[in-house]
Amino acid sequence: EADIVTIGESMVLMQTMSDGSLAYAPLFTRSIAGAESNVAIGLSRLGFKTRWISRLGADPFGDAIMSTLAGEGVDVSLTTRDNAYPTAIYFKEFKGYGDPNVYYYRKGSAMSRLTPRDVEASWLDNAKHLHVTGITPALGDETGNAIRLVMGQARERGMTISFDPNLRRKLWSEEQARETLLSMIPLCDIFMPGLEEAEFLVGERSESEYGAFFLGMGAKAVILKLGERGSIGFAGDRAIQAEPYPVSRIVDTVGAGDAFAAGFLSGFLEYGELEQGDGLRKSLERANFMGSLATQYKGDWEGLPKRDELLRLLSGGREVTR
Ligand code: KDG
Repeated sequence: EADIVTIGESMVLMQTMSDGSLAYAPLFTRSIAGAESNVAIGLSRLGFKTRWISRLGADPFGDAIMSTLAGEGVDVSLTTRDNAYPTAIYFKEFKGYGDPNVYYYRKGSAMSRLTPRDVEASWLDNAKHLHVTGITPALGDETGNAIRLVMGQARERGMTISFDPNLRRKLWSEEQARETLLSMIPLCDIFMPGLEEAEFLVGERSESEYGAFFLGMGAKAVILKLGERGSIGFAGDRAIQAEPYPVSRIVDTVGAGDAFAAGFLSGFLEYGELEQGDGLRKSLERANFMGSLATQYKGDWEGLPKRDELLRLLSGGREVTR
């Protein structure tokens, strides 16, 4: 049983111990990261049953990802290991500001070999919601076909589906990215682009025009991320803007969108209805809060809160540490 299923590639993440060029960094810390597993961890910490599906190499880095996610309470039992292809790695380079450079070593990874023939009906068994991102189709055409197949299956089963375009320009050409990401919008219920992604997809427009455009493509809700200005949710004929949470210093923006997604989906899973009632506003508030929290830490997910922490912090409570 799962409240949410998510499918995607996770990688071992190497971060330099000091700021500056990767070329001169002698020391690294090792963690794991991946947009979809970040969301799975975020939701698991908030008390939801999460299932993460992927392919990893039959190598020690694959072991590290499996045990980290299992340790976070994510169900990894349907993730498979591949003898022929490795687990992917990526490096973050900090140059003294909050937006690090990333370097991927993921071509030919086990997950990038996923094809529609590998899709198993059991992936969606007893599950309510599917979350996918635009990173998976960026790994390869077949991988993209696989994820679209799963979205179709989720819809047939009556599950709800969220889609974060997560544009990664390093992984594919602009034309391919635009065409593929646009083709996935009609397959989802909740579309969650950032402002720059919306502009990349359909050109410069006003925020409400983006909302109307993507709703017109078939999404039931559009959640537009505005960065330091918070976010706006469009559902039916309503548009609700939620204020951002002020942060004193941004350490690392990578992972903020996933934290945002976990916060939003936690509200959606709890309140259900977005077109009326309080659910949309509350989900946006949680999302903004989680997103801002994630920018305060170097890793993608390490700083995400447990459920009681979230509720305490959101209601303005001070941390009592001793
Ligand atoms: O959203 C954070 C991700 O970008 C990061 O964890 C790495 O999955 C990743 C990717 O493909 O960029």
